[in-house]
Amino acid sequence: VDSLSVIHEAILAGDAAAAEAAVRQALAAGAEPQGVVTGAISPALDRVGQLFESGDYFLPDLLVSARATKGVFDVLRPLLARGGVATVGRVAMGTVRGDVHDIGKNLVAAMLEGAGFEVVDLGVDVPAEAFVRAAAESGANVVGLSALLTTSLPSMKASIDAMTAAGVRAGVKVIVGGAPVTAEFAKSIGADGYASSAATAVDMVMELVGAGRAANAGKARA
Ligand code: B12
Repeated sequence: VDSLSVIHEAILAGDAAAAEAAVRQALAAGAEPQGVVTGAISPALDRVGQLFESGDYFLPDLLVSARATKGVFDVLRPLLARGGVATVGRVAMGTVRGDVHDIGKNLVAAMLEGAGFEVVDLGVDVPAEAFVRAAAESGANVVGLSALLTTSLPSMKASIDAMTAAGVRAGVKVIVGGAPVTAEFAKSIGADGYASSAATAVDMVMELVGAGRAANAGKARA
Protein backbone atom coordinates (compact mmCIF):
# COMPACT_ATOMS: atom_id res chain seq x y z
CA VAL A 1 0.00 0.00 0.00
CA ASP A 2 1.13 3.55 -0.68
CA SER A 3 0.88 4.78 2.92
CA LEU A 4 3.38 2.09 3.95
CA SER A 5 6.03 3.48 1.64
CA VAL A 6 5.36 6.96 3.05
CA ILE A 7 6.04 5.58 6.55
CA HIS A 8 9.13 3.78 5.25
CA GLU A 9 10.53 6.97 3.70
CA ALA A 10 9.72 9.08 6.77
CA ILE A 11 11.66 6.69 9.04
CA LEU A 12 14.58 6.64 6.60
CA ALA A 13 14.54 10.43 6.56
CA GLY A 14 14.23 10.54 10.35
CA ASP A 15 11.14 12.73 10.06
CA ALA A 16 9.26 11.87 13.26
CA ALA A 17 6.25 14.12 12.57
CA ALA A 18 5.80 12.79 9.04
CA ALA A 19 6.21 9.19 10.21
CA GLU A 20 3.60 9.59 12.92
CA ALA A 21 1.18 11.39 10.59
CA ALA A 22 1.59 8.66 7.96
CA VAL A 23 0.94 5.95 10.52
CA ARG A 24 -2.22 7.64 11.78
CA GLN A 25 -3.35 8.03 8.18
CA ALA A 26 -2.63 4.38 7.39
CA LEU A 27 -4.55 3.25 10.47
CA ALA A 28 -7.48 5.54 9.62
CA ALA A 29 -7.52 3.97 6.15
CA GLY A 30 -7.85 0.55 7.76
CA ALA A 31 -4.26 -0.72 7.85
CA GLU A 32 -3.52 -3.39 10.46
CA PRO A 33 -1.02 -2.26 13.14
CA GLN A 34 0.93 -5.50 12.66
CA GLY A 35 1.03 -4.87 8.91
CA VAL A 36 2.51 -1.43 9.51
CA VAL A 37 5.31 -3.06 11.51
CA THR A 38 6.12 -5.84 9.04
CA GLY A 39 5.38 -3.83 5.91
CA ALA A 40 7.03 -0.53 6.73
CA ILE A 41 8.92 -0.28 10.01
CA SER A 42 10.98 -3.48 9.88
CA PRO A 43 12.15 -2.97 6.29
CA ALA A 44 12.93 0.70 7.02
CA LEU A 45 15.04 -0.25 10.05
CA ASP A 46 16.83 -2.92 8.05
CA ARG A 47 17.60 -0.29 5.42
CA VAL A 48 18.83 2.21 8.02
CA GLY A 49 21.18 -0.46 9.37
CA GLN A 50 22.51 -1.21 5.90
CA LEU A 51 23.07 2.46 5.12
CA PHE A 52 24.93 2.89 8.41
CA GLU A 53 27.13 -0.13 7.76
CA SER A 54 27.91 1.03 4.23
CA GLY A 55 28.94 4.46 5.50
CA ASP A 56 26.10 6.30 3.76
CA TYR A 57 24.41 7.12 7.06
CA PHE A 58 26.12 8.68 10.05
CA LEU A 59 25.34 8.83 13.75
CA PRO A 60 22.85 11.75 13.51
CA ASP A 61 20.93 9.88 10.78
CA LEU A 62 20.77 6.84 13.02
CA LEU A 63 19.57 8.87 15.98
CA VAL A 64 16.76 10.64 14.12
CA SER A 65 15.57 7.40 12.52
CA ALA A 66 15.57 5.72 15.92
CA ARG A 67 13.58 8.63 17.35
CA ALA A 68 11.05 8.52 14.50
CA THR A 69 10.62 4.79 15.09
CA LYS A 70 10.05 5.37 18.78
CA GLY A 71 7.29 7.90 18.01
CA VAL A 72 5.60 5.49 15.62
CA PHE A 73 5.70 2.72 18.20
CA ASP A 74 4.12 4.98 20.79
CA VAL A 75 1.12 5.21 18.46
CA LEU A 76 1.10 1.51 17.59
CA ARG A 77 1.89 -0.08 20.95
CA PRO A 78 -1.60 0.09 22.51
CA LEU A 79 -3.13 -1.16 19.26
CA LEU A 80 -0.66 -4.02 18.97
CA ALA A 81 -1.46 -5.04 22.53
CA ARG A 82 -5.21 -4.92 21.98
CA GLY A 83 -5.51 -5.93 18.36
CA GLY A 84 -5.33 -9.67 18.72
CA VAL A 85 -1.60 -9.99 18.28
CA ALA A 86 -1.15 -12.62 20.95
CA THR A 87 1.66 -11.87 23.37
CA VAL A 88 4.21 -14.51 22.56
CA GLY A 89 6.38 -13.73 25.55
CA ARG A 90 7.92 -11.03 27.69
CA VAL A 91 11.49 -9.85 27.18
CA ALA A 92 13.38 -7.64 29.65
CA MET A 93 16.18 -5.80 27.84
CA GLY A 94 18.98 -3.57 29.04
CA THR A 95 22.44 -2.27 28.24
CA VAL A 96 24.93 -3.56 30.80
CA ARG A 97 26.70 -1.51 33.48
CA GLY A 98 29.28 0.97 32.21
CA ASP A 99 27.68 1.24 28.79
CA VAL A 100 25.18 3.83 27.56
CA HIS A 101 24.79 2.74 23.91
CA ASP A 102 21.13 1.95 23.33
CA ILE A 103 20.29 2.42 19.64
CA GLY A 104 20.86 -1.25 18.82
CA LYS A 105 19.04 -2.42 21.94
CA ASN A 106 16.09 -0.21 21.07
CA LEU A 107 15.97 -1.53 17.51
CA VAL A 108 15.95 -5.10 18.80
CA ALA A 109 13.23 -4.16 21.31
CA ALA A 110 11.15 -2.49 18.57
CA MET A 111 11.44 -5.54 16.30
CA LEU A 112 10.46 -7.85 19.18
CA GLU A 113 7.42 -5.69 19.94
CA GLY A 114 6.52 -5.83 16.28
CA ALA A 115 6.69 -9.61 16.44
CA GLY A 116 4.23 -9.64 19.35
CA PHE A 117 6.54 -9.67 22.37
CA GLU A 118 6.03 -7.48 25.38
CA VAL A 119 9.28 -5.65 26.10
CA VAL A 120 10.34 -4.33 29.49
CA ASP A 121 13.04 -1.72 28.87
CA LEU A 122 15.57 -1.70 31.70
CA GLY A 123 17.46 1.22 30.18
CA VAL A 124 21.22 1.72 29.99
CA ASP A 125 24.12 1.32 32.43
CA VAL A 126 22.08 -1.42 34.10
CA PRO A 127 23.69 -2.99 37.19
CA ALA A 128 23.79 -6.78 37.54
CA GLU A 129 21.29 -6.63 40.42
CA ALA A 130 18.70 -5.02 38.12
CA PHE A 131 18.97 -7.92 35.69
CA VAL A 132 18.56 -10.29 38.63
CA ARG A 133 15.43 -8.41 39.74
CA ALA A 134 14.06 -8.44 36.18
CA ALA A 135 14.59 -12.19 35.92
CA ALA A 136 12.96 -12.76 39.29
CA GLU A 137 10.11 -10.26 39.30
CA SER A 138 9.21 -8.89 35.86
CA GLY A 139 7.59 -12.04 34.59
CA ALA A 140 10.00 -12.04 31.66
CA ASN A 141 10.78 -15.38 30.07
CA VAL A 142 13.72 -13.85 28.20
CA VAL A 143 16.36 -11.42 29.50
CA GLY A 144 18.38 -9.52 26.89
CA LEU A 145 21.76 -7.92 27.53
CA SER A 146 23.38 -5.43 25.17
CA ALA A 147 26.98 -4.16 25.14
CA LEU A 148 28.79 -1.96 22.63
CA LEU A 149 32.09 -1.46 24.44
CA THR A 150 34.72 -4.18 24.76
CA THR A 151 35.27 -2.78 28.25
CA SER A 152 31.68 -3.57 29.22
CA LEU A 153 31.83 -7.24 28.17
CA PRO A 154 32.89 -8.19 31.73
CA SER A 155 29.67 -6.55 32.98
CA MET A 156 27.75 -8.86 30.69
CA LYS A 157 29.40 -11.89 32.25
CA ALA A 158 28.94 -10.45 35.76
CA SER A 159 25.22 -9.95 35.11
CA ILE A 160 24.74 -13.58 34.09
CA ASP A 161 26.88 -14.78 37.01
CA ALA A 162 24.73 -12.70 39.38
CA MET A 163 21.56 -14.30 37.99
CA THR A 164 23.08 -17.73 38.55
CA ALA A 165 24.21 -16.85 42.07
CA ALA A 166 20.74 -15.54 42.93
CA GLY A 167 19.15 -18.74 41.67
CA VAL A 168 17.06 -17.05 38.98
CA ARG A 169 19.14 -17.96 35.93
CA ALA A 170 17.40 -21.28 35.21
CA GLY A 171 13.97 -19.64 35.05
CA VAL A 172 14.76 -17.46 32.02
CA LYS A 173 16.48 -17.59 28.65
CA VAL A 174 19.36 -15.13 28.42
CA ILE A 175 20.22 -13.53 25.10
CA VAL A 176 23.16 -11.24 24.37
CA GLY A 177 24.21 -8.94 21.56
CA GLY A 178 26.03 -5.81 20.51
CA ALA A 179 28.94 -5.16 18.16
CA PRO A 180 31.80 -6.63 20.28
CA VAL A 181 29.79 -9.73 21.24
CA THR A 182 30.48 -12.93 19.33
CA ALA A 183 28.79 -16.33 19.35
CA GLU A 184 31.88 -17.76 21.07
CA PHE A 185 31.82 -15.10 23.78
CA ALA A 186 28.11 -15.64 24.29
CA LYS A 187 28.70 -19.34 24.77
CA SER A 188 31.66 -18.79 27.09
CA ILE A 189 29.56 -16.71 29.52
CA GLY A 190 26.67 -19.17 29.46
CA ALA A 191 24.12 -17.22 27.40
CA ASP A 192 21.32 -19.16 25.71
CA GLY A 193 21.37 -17.11 22.54
CA TYR A 194 23.26 -14.57 20.51
CA ALA A 195 22.26 -12.59 17.42
CA SER A 196 24.18 -10.07 15.37
CA SER A 197 21.17 -8.12 14.06
CA ALA A 198 17.68 -7.10 15.12
CA ALA A 199 16.06 -9.30 12.49
CA THR A 200 17.98 -12.44 13.45
CA ALA A 201 17.39 -11.60 17.12
CA VAL A 202 13.63 -11.98 16.59
CA ASP A 203 14.05 -15.40 14.93
CA MET A 204 16.37 -16.49 17.71
CA VAL A 205 13.99 -15.41 20.49
CA MET A 206 11.07 -17.07 18.69
CA GLU A 207 13.05 -20.28 18.64
CA LEU A 208 14.00 -19.98 22.30
CA VAL A 209 10.38 -19.54 23.44
CA GLY A 210 8.86 -22.19 21.16
CA ALA A 211 9.61 -23.63 17.75
CA GLY A 212 5.99 -23.70 16.56
CA ARG A 213 5.75 -19.98 16.93
CA ALA A 214 8.93 -19.44 14.94
CA ALA A 215 7.28 -21.07 11.94
CA ASN A 216 4.23 -18.80 12.22
CA ALA A 217 6.33 -15.69 12.63
CA GLY A 218 8.34 -16.63 9.56
CA LYS A 219 5.14 -16.75 7.57
CA ALA A 220 3.94 -13.44 8.96
CA ARG A 221 7.12 -11.69 7.96
CA ALA A 222 7.41 -13.22 4.48
C1 B12 B 1 26.20 5.83 18.53
C2 B12 B 1 27.51 5.65 19.25
C3 B12 B 1 27.70 6.33 20.46
C4 B12 B 1 26.64 7.22 21.08
C5 B12 B 1 25.57 6.34 21.75
C6 B12 B 1 24.19 6.95 21.63
C7 B12 B 1 23.13 5.96 22.02
N1 B12 B 1 22.05 6.50 22.55
O1 B12 B 1 23.27 4.76 21.85
C8 B12 B 1 27.49 8.04 22.10
C9 B12 B 1 27.92 9.32 21.43
C10 B12 B 1 26.79 8.39 23.42
C11 B12 B 1 28.69 7.14 22.30
C12 B12 B 1 29.51 7.21 23.41
C13 B12 B 1 30.69 6.48 23.55
N2 B12 B 1 31.22 5.62 22.64
CO1 B12 B 1 30.28 5.07 21.11
N3 B12 B 1 29.65 4.57 19.34
C14 B12 B 1 28.53 4.81 18.72
C15 B12 B 1 28.58 4.19 17.31
C16 B12 B 1 28.93 5.31 16.32
C17 B12 B 1 27.34 3.52 16.79
C18 B12 B 1 26.74 2.44 17.69
C19 B12 B 1 25.37 2.10 17.14
O2 B12 B 1 24.37 2.66 17.58
N4 B12 B 1 25.34 1.27 16.11
C20 B12 B 1 24.12 0.96 15.36
C21 B12 B 1 23.33 -0.13 16.06
C22 B12 B 1 22.03 -0.40 15.30
O3 B12 B 1 24.10 -1.28 16.01
P1 B12 B 1 24.43 -2.15 17.32
O4 B12 B 1 24.41 -1.30 18.49
O5 B12 B 1 25.62 -2.98 17.03
O6 B12 B 1 23.16 -3.09 17.46
C23 B12 B 1 22.83 -4.10 16.55
C24 B12 B 1 23.47 -5.45 16.90
O7 B12 B 1 24.69 -5.36 17.56
C25 B12 B 1 22.41 -6.16 17.67
N5 B12 B 1 22.30 -5.95 19.12
C26 B12 B 1 22.60 -4.90 19.88
N6 B12 B 1 22.28 -5.11 21.14
C27 B12 B 1 21.75 -6.33 21.22
C28 B12 B 1 21.24 -7.05 22.30
C29 B12 B 1 20.74 -8.33 22.10
C30 B12 B 1 20.20 -9.09 23.25
C31 B12 B 1 20.75 -8.88 20.78
C32 B12 B 1 20.29 -10.24 20.57
C33 B12 B 1 21.26 -8.15 19.71
C34 B12 B 1 21.76 -6.90 19.93
O8 B12 B 1 21.22 -5.73 17.05
C35 B12 B 1 21.35 -4.34 16.73
C36 B12 B 1 20.49 -4.03 15.53
O9 B12 B 1 20.89 -4.75 14.38
C37 B12 B 1 29.76 3.15 17.48
C38 B12 B 1 30.60 2.88 16.24
C39 B12 B 1 30.00 1.87 15.32
N7 B12 B 1 30.21 2.07 14.07
O10 B12 B 1 29.39 0.91 15.76
C40 B12 B 1 30.61 3.80 18.58
C41 B12 B 1 31.41 2.91 19.51
C42 B12 B 1 30.60 1.71 19.95
N8 B12 B 1 31.69 3.81 20.71
C43 B12 B 1 32.84 3.67 21.16
C44 B12 B 1 33.34 4.42 22.28
C45 B12 B 1 34.78 4.17 22.64
C46 B12 B 1 32.52 5.32 22.98
C47 B12 B 1 32.92 6.17 24.19
C48 B12 B 1 33.79 5.48 25.24
C49 B12 B 1 33.57 7.41 23.63
C50 B12 B 1 34.22 8.31 24.67
N9 B12 B 1 35.52 8.31 24.65
O11 B12 B 1 33.52 8.93 25.43
C51 B12 B 1 31.55 6.56 24.77
C52 B12 B 1 31.11 5.52 25.81
C53 B12 B 1 30.01 5.95 26.68
C54 B12 B 1 29.58 4.77 27.50
N10 B12 B 1 29.95 4.69 28.75
O12 B12 B 1 28.89 3.89 26.99
C55 B12 B 1 33.66 2.62 20.43
C56 B12 B 1 33.78 1.30 21.21
C57 B12 B 1 35.18 0.70 21.06
C58 B12 B 1 35.21 -0.61 21.74
N11 B12 B 1 35.39 -1.67 20.96
O13 B12 B 1 35.09 -0.73 22.91
C59 B12 B 1 32.89 2.52 19.07
C60 B12 B 1 32.97 1.15 18.38
C61 B12 B 1 33.49 3.63 18.17
C62 B12 B 1 34.91 3.36 17.78
N12 B12 B 1 35.16 2.87 16.58
O14 B12 B 1 35.83 3.62 18.53
N13 B12 B 1 28.83 6.28 21.25
